[in-house]
Amino acid sequence: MSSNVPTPARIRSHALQERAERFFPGGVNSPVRAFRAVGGAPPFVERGEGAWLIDADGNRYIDYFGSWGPMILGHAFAPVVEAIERAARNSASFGASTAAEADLAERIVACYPAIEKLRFVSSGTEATMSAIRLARAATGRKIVIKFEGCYHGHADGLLVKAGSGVATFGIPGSAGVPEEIARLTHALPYNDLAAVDAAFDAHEGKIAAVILEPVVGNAGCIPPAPEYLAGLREITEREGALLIVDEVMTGFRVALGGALELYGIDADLVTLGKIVGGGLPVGVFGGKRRFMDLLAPLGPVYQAGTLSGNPLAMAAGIATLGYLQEHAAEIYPRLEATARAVAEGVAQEAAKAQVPLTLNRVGSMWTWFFQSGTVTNYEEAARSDTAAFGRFHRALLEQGIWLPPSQFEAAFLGNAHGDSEIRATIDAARVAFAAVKVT
Ligand code: KE4
Repeated sequence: MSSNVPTPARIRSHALQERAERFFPGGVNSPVRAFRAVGGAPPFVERGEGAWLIDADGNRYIDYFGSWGPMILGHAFAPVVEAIERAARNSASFGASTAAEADLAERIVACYPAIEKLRFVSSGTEATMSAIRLARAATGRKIVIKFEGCYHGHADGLLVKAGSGVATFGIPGSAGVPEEIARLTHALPYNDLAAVDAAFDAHEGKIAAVILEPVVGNAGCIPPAPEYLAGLREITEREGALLIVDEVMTGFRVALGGALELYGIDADLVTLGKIVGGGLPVGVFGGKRRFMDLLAPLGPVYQAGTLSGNPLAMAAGIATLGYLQEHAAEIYPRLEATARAVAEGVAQEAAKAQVPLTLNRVGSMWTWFFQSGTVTNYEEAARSDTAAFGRFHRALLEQGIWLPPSQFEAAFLGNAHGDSEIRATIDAARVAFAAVKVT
């Protein structure tokens, strides 16, 4: 039972939370939604309009998590809604091939030259899990390298923490993950090429792949150091391991062609999600043909999905990518300008209030870390004052500004955010920083 006494403004959300807790652990279908990292009771959303969310009690919020990335064109964007409605009239799913799958694939490969072939799945987790299986089959090797603070979904082999000692063997990051599986994943510090070299030296000929977020979003926003991505490409090519770039969050976000375009890098396999489905469940893994053709029914690597390529999801993705491709020249500069204005405007309010704050931003994804140091990896991110972030989050929420409910998440905005949302957010932050300073 939720212990929070409902504020007058959230009576209905409170009742809905109590009902939800009868059915779902913590009352949620994904843990971060429970607000455990920031405190307070999560509002229940009834609808979205552009940059705004409206909760079950009619309260309005400027949305800065956008369904964790997908809603780059804003909520209930008419071309996307209409595309889904049209597709739904033909039935929701067939479990058979449709033209729409290749229609969306054409748009994806136009944005991602690294993707010669791809396969649709229904989540980012499925995409990364499948890409790793493919990499192990392609190389005949077992070990996978990931990086602390990077999240690639909840497949067993990716829920690991950095082990201690040189071996850097992963240890389970969740109950239920057998150590035998965790040991096959090594978690290294992000932005540290020497650590990657050392791991390949220690496990020569045994590492199948390196997987990373090209811009970390899941430790809060952490950009790659200059030459880091190129260095990983050089090491993996030299060592015969696959480079898997997980663009589930950064794809179509930091540029139309994602981080691969923004930083000019190539990858053996790429994973996508979020924006590619326009808010409906779509994951993608794709890359070089010689790897993808190892998949059944052509090759020995099995992977499947009842709702893979679902027609409604394809329709939402086609409408979203189509609009982004047609209007990229004005959308991405606009996202950059809006995100810069709000992220830096709030940081300036923190400075005026003498609240320690470090801003990391890449395009329209960013994080305000409540600390004064630089944040270039997870260890540095973890030094942030999460209690202060919690007070900031709650103070903003009460003023109608909804940030992602964790210090270790990226904030996003979309094409529907404009000057009035920027001004309202900066004004609310000025008030919130006064609350933050109260220990
Ligand atoms: P899903 O299985 O949640 O669709 O995607 C997993 C995933 C894979 N790769 C990256 C880079 C991701 O960011 C994610 C999922 N992101 C989180 C937000 N940090 C999803 C939100 C949630 O878990 O509720």
